[in-house]
Amino acid sequence: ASSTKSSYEIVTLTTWLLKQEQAGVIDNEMTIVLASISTACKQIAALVQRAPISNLTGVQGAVNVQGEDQKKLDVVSNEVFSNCLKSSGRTGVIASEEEDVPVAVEESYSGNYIVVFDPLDGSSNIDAAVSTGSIFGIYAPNDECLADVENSGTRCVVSVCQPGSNLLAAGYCMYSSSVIFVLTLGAGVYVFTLDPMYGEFVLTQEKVQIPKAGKIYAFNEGNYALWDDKLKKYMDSLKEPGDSGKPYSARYIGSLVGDFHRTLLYGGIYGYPRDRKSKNGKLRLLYECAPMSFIVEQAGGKGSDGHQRILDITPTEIHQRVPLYIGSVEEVDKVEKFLA
Ligand code: AHM
Ligand code: MG
Repeated sequence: ASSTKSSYEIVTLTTWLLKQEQAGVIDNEMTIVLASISTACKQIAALVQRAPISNLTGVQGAVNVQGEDQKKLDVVSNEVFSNCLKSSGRTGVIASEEEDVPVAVEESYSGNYIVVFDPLDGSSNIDAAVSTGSIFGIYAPNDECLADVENSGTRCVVSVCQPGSNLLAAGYCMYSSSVIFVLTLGAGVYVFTLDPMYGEFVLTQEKVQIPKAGKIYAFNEGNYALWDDKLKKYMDSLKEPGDSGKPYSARYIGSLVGDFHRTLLYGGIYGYPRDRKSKNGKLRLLYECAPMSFIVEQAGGKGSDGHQRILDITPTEIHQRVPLYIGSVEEVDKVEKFLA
């Protein structure tokens, strides 16, 4: 047989997932959950692209549970994500950035997996058509870590608060010049690109490895004056031209998924530190930092809160915040040294 790959030979996310199932990497329930997430992402991609036309931009007026203005698209994306998961019939509990407590799926439907997600991260970028993304993580239930859950108006207790090291799968979808779906099942990182011609996610990169080092940093340096001295020294060091005569380059979209995806492919570091006003930084452990850290580790990188591995932290609250330093191993090691 010829070893030349035909240009008509494409691997879609669906066929890839079925192959993983056949190989015993995931079970049938997980395949269905992941397929429903990819459907949600396709729907959100279409909503994001058409937002200025369908009048979905702008603040809705509502304020979400964390006191932030809730944009229209946040609300809609949350509904899309939740509905896709619920109708998959394979998700027991979902926890979302936009809901104040995790939601248990009706018993008649209920499956086992616990899905945590941020349906539309970086939504402050939407009005200017700048990149945004959805982030998700999937856990198995664990009776030892329990949290309050809302189930048709009544509260019950389920297992949501697990450390990221328990993640079975994690991924994100980036809504940018291309729509990119990145997934790990705990054995490497796979990248799929939405083919607008077929409406399918097509495998475009496998076993992605993040460069060991990279001279790009992504921090919101507007907060510099609020940082502690150790972090300021680190930041100043990146601007030293050093032996090469070239300092680090700054890149900051203000959209975790976009900033992370660039870091994954080009190397470097993304950071959201704690500061004088935000004692634990801004990003949420459960559905932002842990899934991204799982992905970066699967690509040979590192995710840290500045002192310890993100995946080792057990959340005590659903919306718990944590400082995040994530990217190339050498870059994250460097910031940890400065902060020690
Ligand atoms: P969000 O979940 O409310 O959208 O906030 C998270 C976003 C991240 O995508 C991004 O990295 C960060 O907030 C940017 O924050 P800042 O504007 O403070 O730099
Ligand atoms: Mg978010």
